[in-house]
Amino acid sequence: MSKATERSAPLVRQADDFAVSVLEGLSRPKKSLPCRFFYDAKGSALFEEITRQPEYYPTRVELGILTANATQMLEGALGETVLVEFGSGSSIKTEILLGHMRRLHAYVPIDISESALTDARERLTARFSGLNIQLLLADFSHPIELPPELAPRPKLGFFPGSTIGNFVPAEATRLLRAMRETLSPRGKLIIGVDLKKDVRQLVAAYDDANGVTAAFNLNLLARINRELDATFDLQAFRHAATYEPFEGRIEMHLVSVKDQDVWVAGRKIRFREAETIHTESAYKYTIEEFHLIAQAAGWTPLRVWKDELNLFSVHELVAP
Ligand code: AVI
Repeated sequence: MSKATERSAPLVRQADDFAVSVLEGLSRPKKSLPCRFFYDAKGSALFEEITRQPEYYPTRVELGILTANATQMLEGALGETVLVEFGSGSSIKTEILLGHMRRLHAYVPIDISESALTDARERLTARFSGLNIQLLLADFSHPIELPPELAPRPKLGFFPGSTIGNFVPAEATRLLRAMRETLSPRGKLIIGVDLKKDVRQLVAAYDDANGVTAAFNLNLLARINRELDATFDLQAFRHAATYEPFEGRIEMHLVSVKDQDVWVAGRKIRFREAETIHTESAYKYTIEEFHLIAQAAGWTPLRVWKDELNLFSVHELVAP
């Protein structure tokens, strides 16, 4: 058994979780699907392509902030520090931090994709010889027990990408609390948070001219067809992204272009013309709003780094 498969128990439940969550979401008066299901192999590749679209500024801008400020962000990180990344994926942004760390006890990437973890290990080992990498195949939304040898050491958590924005604020608070427990004692967290801004710029980031975000959204229906024996006609749904100012979030929807019935795992789901499936929310915060959420989760916010245009922020949170 590989190191990464030792903690695979939650994955066994994933197939069931998908069927139950999809049927439950499509049976609601306002249909919805959880955004965590976007990321099958095709969805992950489409997301990588989104990050290269001119309209999708978060990845580019966050990389700039990390590159410009990594030395400051890592001040105080000692040789015995353990770097823990939540939802590490390809670990691309981590390379910036690792490139600035003279000494580090271990790097612990946490992800639910074993192939993402092993690919990242291969790449990082080639670039940082001698780096102690301990893969953790796990769902980071619950507190995670780190290997006993690492648990007492000072820990620096890293959660870039504004993935925190994909959780409603109450869930975001729970998630930040779980991370604080995972990183305790002596935990610190560096977290990327997308900022409120001009609505047109926000909407364009989630509705790029090349149609990559539309393909990413529609791929969820293709995945349901394939894995749950469903009959979605991908031509009969269209992608839509709106900004909801009251909630302070982008919403992505799939809009039914006509009245239609769709079969999903043996159940008939009825759609009216213009009825939508809400597939993702991406909350945007001011610095002060995010501080309140972090404080509610028991963190003390310290420094914040931003780009010149105030598009994106990277926060330093410490456990009191
Ligand atoms: C992963 N997450 C932070 C992305 C976002 O911006 O909310 C997912 C995404 N959805 C559409 N485009 C990007």
